[in-house]
Amino acid sequence: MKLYSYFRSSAAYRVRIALNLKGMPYEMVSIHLTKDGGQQRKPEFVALNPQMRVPALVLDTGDVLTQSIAIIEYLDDVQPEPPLLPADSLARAKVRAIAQIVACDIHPLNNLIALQYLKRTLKHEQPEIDAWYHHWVIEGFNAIEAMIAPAPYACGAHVTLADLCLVPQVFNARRLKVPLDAFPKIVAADAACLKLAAFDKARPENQPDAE
Ligand SMILES: N[C@@H](CCC(=O)N[C@@H](CS)C(=O)NCC(=O)O)C(=O)O
Repeated sequence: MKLYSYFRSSAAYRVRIALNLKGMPYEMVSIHLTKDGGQQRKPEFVALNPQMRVPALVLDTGDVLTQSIAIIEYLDDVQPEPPLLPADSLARAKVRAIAQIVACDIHPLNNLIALQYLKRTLKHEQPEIDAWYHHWVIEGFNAIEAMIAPAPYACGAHVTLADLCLVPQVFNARRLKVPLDAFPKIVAADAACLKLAAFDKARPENQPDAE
């Protein structure tokens, strides 16, 4: 399999963790999101993902999967061990709720293309953009902090999709200097996950394209 990734992309980071946890080997193809006007806009990549975003996973069959959560759920279907969603329906819904706060409510407002639009098109100054970024992380993290009870992972004794979304979002929050003092449970779940080799290997700084 080929994973089209960018070291700093938190959506790609989620998929890297899943592939590592499942022990599924993959070749990494770096798509630099800012160099040359963004390599995600080159025709070769647009042919793979018309949405012009990473991650994209090309399977051995040639099929192309996009959208990190869809990719992770596919991996969980074809390689069920270790499971990334609990067997119990109620627990699954709770895990998905945490994952979706990150993937649907925080990340889309704060990803590169949204921040570039604020800056280049709407002409906001950098301090306003930083305030926007912090605001949406804090909104989402306030909810997650109230919803989790790390034991030691976000939703219990096993790593779940919630952790796969949370850890990259914590990385982003730290990079953009969002204070995390108000979120001890999130910080604890993040620390527990990062002790695992699958998470450590997926860290942005451990990628071949890291800068
Ligand atoms: N919902 C998508 C989000 C993908 C996404 O927005 N990826 C960002 C990097 S984290 C990207 O490729 N951005 C390209 C750009 O900003 O032009 C997913 O979960 O895969």
